Amino acid sequence: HYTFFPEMQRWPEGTEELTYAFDPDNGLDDVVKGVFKNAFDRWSNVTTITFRETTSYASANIKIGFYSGDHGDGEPFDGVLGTLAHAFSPTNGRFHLDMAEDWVATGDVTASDLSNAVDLESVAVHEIGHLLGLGHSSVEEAIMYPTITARTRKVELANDDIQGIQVLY
Ligand code: TQI
Ligand code: ZN
Ligand code: ZN
Repeated sequence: HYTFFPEMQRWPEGTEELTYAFDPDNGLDDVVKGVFKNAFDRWSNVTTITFRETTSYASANIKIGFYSGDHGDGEPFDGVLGTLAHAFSPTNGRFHLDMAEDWVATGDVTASDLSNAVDLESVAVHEIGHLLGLGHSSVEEAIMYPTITARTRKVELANDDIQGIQVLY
């Protein structure tokens, strides 16, 4: 079953659109950016919120960046596997990914030769759930279930995820 953050933190009542931006220092390509767009669309399909990319990093609601090790927020990354990414509760908006992972942005992670390959969209869909206010779920099929296996792709929202997010938005 789905859970929320303590005190059911959410983006304010009446929020129709959230903007997101990529850390300009990362210089991400369009393939990677497209993966985040697809992940956001999965949540906007089942809520009243839409997501829009902005180039204004400073003013974006959601700030996405890849970092390695200690990157200044007290939650250092740990190299290959372990923690892959973290996102904070509404309305913090920080969404960080561990640069040390072998991220696969093409959707064909099961075909990867890299034993540590991690599907970017799978992780993005999960972290966006956190950004919107969902905690972890006890339902194994749910995107918010707190386990992911390397070289697997899991991007479809389960009924449990949809029911949870629709309580909030
Ligand atoms: N990152 C953890 C996660 O997103 C960080 C975390 C732990 C967290 N507890 C939290 C974030 C509570 C917000 C609220 O769960 S992770 C998975 C999953 C991670 C884990 O790198 O371990 C996914 C990232 F669910 F599979 F375990 C993505 Cl999909
Ligand atoms: Zn961080
Ligand atoms: Zn999580």
